[in-house]
Amino acid sequence: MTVTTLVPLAFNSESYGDAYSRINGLVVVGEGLADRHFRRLAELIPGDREVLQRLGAMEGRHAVEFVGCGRNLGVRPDAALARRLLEPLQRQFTRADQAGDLVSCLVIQCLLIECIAVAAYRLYLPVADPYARAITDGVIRDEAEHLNYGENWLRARYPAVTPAVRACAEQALPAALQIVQALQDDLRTIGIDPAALVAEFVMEFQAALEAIGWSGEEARRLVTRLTARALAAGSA
Ligand code: PL3
Ligand code: FE2
Ligand code: FE2
Repeated sequence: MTVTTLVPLAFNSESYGDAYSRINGLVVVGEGLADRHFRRLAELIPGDREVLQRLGAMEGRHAVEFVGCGRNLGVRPDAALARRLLEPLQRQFTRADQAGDLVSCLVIQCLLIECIAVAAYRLYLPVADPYARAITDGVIRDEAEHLNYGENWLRARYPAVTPAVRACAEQALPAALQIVQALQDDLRTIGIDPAALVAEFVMEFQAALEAIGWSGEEARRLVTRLTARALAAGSA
């Protein structure tokens, strides 16, 4: 029998602050990275330049707001660790950009990174301290818009982009899940079940693939295979 006890989170405890410095660092650096990605996408898609610059600016505001969440708890974000954890996704984006592979750039930022963000913030919302909760609530709405931009762009080019979407997901989905795995103890400490986060992310990403034209069956098959592989590799 499993007994689940809900221990109230002590937001001002040393252990909470220690875990929060790494989670908050990841979120702040991740938002900054998303800002740069959208500004680059604005250069790559001149027809949508203003929209994409606006989305980038939103990410910049998210970064500032999440810095405030750390400051409110007296916590300094661990930016060095965050940069290390985000490096594989950042490298994949840069490589795709250099290769002129715009589809992969959009899949990495607008589908993968945004799906992780939406899933993470949604699970964080009910366990956040009151200050961070108000901020996270607003941010979740923005992230849905970012995800939507990528979905619309990719759906308009279905099915021509499908092989590139698939190839990109093969690389980028495991890289995204590795971040969750690396921080699983810290996630538990702040009240988020890492397995629930993976499940939420999988659901979001499948829904995104369906939104760009994939059948439910195709989306499920790809995501299940990639997730199983990433989780097996991570625990080995
Ligand atoms: C896109 O707008 C921003 C991307 C930021 C990356 C966030 C990744 C979060 C992964 C795990 C952290 C969950 C805890 C959330 C706490 C605020
Ligand atoms: Fe954001
Ligand atoms: Fe975003």
